[in-house]
Amino acid sequence: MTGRIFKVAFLIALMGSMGTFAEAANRDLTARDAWARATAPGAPAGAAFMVIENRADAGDALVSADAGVADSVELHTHTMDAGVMKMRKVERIAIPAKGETALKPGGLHVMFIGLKAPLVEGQSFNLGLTFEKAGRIVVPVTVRSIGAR
Ligand SMILES: [Cu+2]
Repeated sequence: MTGRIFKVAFLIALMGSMGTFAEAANRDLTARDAWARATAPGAPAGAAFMVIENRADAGDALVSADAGVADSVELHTHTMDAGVMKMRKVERIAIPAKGETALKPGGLHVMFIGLKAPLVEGQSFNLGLTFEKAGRIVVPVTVRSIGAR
């Protein structure tokens, strides 16, 4: 009887660890240091930044993002137009094979349009990132001060 209970417990433990391995194997794409800048009350938009790492042998691309904090989430870049910095929507952000792409202030970023509430320093929220090949991952985004770089 004790032996049987032990076997069942062992099987459950084994299944649990197998699940973890399978998940880890799918995680070719990870995002680290994800953060967003705090926004002033009433600000209509916000942005998030992070470093996306691709451990796969093939290139991938971020094709969409989703978050509950805003009505819509877009992928953006900054371009200089006659000396003026402008934001522009992009369809995809390439992540090289065995490499990484940085989303940072003044460059590529995830844009939150129609914020439902101000992003408050110290708060964190989940951001879904969907890749062409790797599918969707969810990363926690930490809100930093309004002047954070
Ligand atoms: Cu933008």
